[in-house]
Amino acid sequence: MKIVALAGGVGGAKLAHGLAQILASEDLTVIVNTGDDFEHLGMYISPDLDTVCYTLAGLANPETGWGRINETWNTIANIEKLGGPNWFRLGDQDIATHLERTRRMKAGQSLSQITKDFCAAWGINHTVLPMSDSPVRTMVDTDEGELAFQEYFVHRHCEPRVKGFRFEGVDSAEPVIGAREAIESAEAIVICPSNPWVSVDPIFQILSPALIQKGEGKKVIAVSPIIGGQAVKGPAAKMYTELGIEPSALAVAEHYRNLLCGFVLDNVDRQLSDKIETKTLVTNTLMNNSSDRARLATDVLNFVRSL
Ligand code: FO1
Repeated sequence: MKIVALAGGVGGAKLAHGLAQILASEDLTVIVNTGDDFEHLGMYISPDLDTVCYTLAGLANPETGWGRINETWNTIANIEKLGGPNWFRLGDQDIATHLERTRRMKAGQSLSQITKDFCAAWGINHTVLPMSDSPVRTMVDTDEGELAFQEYFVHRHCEPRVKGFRFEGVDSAEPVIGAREAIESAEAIVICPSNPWVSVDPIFQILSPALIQKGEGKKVIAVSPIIGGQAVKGPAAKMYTELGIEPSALAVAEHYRNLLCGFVLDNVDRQLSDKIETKTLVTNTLMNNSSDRARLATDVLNFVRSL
């Protein structure tokens, strides 16, 4: 069964890894948010793309979910000593990724080509695509003015109150080569448990023409990143509250309302199932280890088959 998974950071990467444990390499394409990308210390940094790739390659830091396992921090410690910015924690191995990516981008190569080559170097057999080769930048409108995404997320610890979002560059950005084709040939699109506002919406902004035009007969399902009213990781629940919506799996299902033909929510939210206007699967959606990821992916694929 051919699947396209749409993923943001840590939660999305975990389900993508579950799917990769089950599906053959030619049957899974992961399309990743690049709205969080930014330039920092002279390097082009693509956090969600790296989180997905490191996770698929078994190289991710198990404590944070982002960055590398067995990491050392000499470079950032020395930058700090020199009075440079240290708020974005870049490990030594991770910096190698950013430096080499930046070198190749400055030489005119595309993000998608570089990602393809990095995946090959890291032994990733499934296809990982950035959503676009053109820069798209998520901007967060807050009570303290508009902030670039990493400024809001990491530097300001998501403290400013959110009023809305803007995806700079989205109007002129095209999906990467291969994304439309993967969607056309997929039996289902799986929206991973990533933040709907800042991880999945940017991908939709880029891909919705492909999803809508080719949507007939296409199964689109989403897995809730909100369990028991709380985000498993990150500020999704806080964002819902600040935007005047009670955070819940129901709110996530309503966020994607026009696209979905199935929705996956956690056992603890079982009582919401009746209120959701599409078919639902109630299961254990927490992914604490690699076998949890494979188990949830199996449940998701069986659900897709049943639709
Ligand atoms: N997230 C943090 O909360 N603090 C950090 O210092 C940080 C550094 C970092 C470095 C590389 C990388 O690929 C990701 C990093 N992240 C960090 C995570 C990242 O900023 C966010 O999780 C995503 O952008 C949201 O999906």
